[in-house]
Amino acid sequence: MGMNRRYHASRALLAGGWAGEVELEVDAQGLIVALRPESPAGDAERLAGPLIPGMPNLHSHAFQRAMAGLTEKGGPEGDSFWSWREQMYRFLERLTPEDVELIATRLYIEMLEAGYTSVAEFHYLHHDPAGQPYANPAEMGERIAAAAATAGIGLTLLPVFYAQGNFGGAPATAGQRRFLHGLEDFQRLLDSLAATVRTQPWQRLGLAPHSLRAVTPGQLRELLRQLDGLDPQAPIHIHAAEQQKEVDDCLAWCGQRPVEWLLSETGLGPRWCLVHATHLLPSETTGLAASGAVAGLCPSTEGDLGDGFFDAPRYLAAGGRFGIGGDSHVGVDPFQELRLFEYGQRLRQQRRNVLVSELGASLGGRLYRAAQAGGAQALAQPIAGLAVGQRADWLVLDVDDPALAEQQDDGLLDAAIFGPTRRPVRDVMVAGQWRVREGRHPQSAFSLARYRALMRRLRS
Ligand code: NGQ
Ligand code: ZN
Repeated sequence: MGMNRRYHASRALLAGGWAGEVELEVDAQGLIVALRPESPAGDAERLAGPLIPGMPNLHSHAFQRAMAGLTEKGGPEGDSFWSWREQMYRFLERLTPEDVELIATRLYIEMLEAGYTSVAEFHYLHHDPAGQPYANPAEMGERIAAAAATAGIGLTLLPVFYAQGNFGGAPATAGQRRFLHGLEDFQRLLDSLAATVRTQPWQRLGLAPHSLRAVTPGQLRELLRQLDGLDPQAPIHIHAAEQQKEVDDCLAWCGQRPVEWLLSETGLGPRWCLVHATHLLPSETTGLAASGAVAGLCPSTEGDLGDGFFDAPRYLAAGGRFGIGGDSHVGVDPFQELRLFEYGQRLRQQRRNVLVSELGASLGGRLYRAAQAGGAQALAQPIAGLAVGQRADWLVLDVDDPALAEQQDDGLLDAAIFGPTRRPVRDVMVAGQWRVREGRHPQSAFSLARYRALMRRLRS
């Protein structure tokens, strides 16, 4: 008890809704142990603005942060997802483990400053540039875990299994050699990284079969067996149906579409996160919703790569769960991701407030709560909002941001998502520790200087 800390918020978005004059008690592990609405502040630390739960970022390829903005020059054949992917393969050729840790540290600090309090890292850059494992084959994964620990962000580390270049066991290309495993060496990697994350209190392990392009059905079965041996609750993330070509190739291979195949051939359920799930038939959309899996939507990257539109109205009407991911990090801002998610629907339907749940209800409130809950499920950590037993991962909003001026409760979320705000977040706590105060992470300037030096080297 003596170790517990107490905080006081004049308004707070609790699991059951907005409440006033809330005292929050946090134990030494950073878990919320008591919530007392309508309490006097007493000697508790007074929070400087309205309190909301932090947002999980459910899909990240950290190294891609360093190529954001570098692929916007027209190529000879007309650019696409697939030509971007070739540029990405060339970019990553030069990255060392030190570089990856530096980029990830910088990125995770940016995420914290923007309001993400945890991240699922879909980690596939495993080997050296020649495709050889490092002396410690888990080195790259350990670098990611170290970056998350340095920045102070929660981490669900998802080692990626990647073995084929395309459906039907097509050989991987030279550009993919840093990603590849066989099942035995992958089992050793999982075991090793399971031990790594156990040493950090707010990290855990999951699994990411990269996509049905990169993993055969037999490998997928064996991977799930390996994971269950380690932790039968661990989350499973996979890229699915992001591009029309992927759907066409899947149909040519097995006569089914990727999500159709996953629904019929695997036990898709709440442990799963299907990243993108862009090109779905209505039956796949409702099937995915009914499975209880999370759709991992990455609106800024999906826009950047020209992926297409997720059928959000049908999915949400069917009770589907979703969260948001920064993916290639052309955007590092949860509020902007939610804005783009809704804007895609508006531009497509030529209407407004497409994803609102009921007459007069706040759209921002709905999107924020849903993405927060879906992200918590996908990361499989105790981060499902401000409630007893959940972690103290929270954001204090900046009421001095003009876009938030005089807004209340869900109106704050509408303004933070749809208003002209640049930085609606003032203070950020993860696991009971302040990581960002007045908009700044204490290591922000240092990490930016190191990041600049790296960018100079990479571009020379
Ligand atoms: C990735 N990114 O793994 O980084 C992928 C591209 C692929 C996105 N899909 C590579 N956004 O899917 O083959
Ligand atoms: Zn991805």
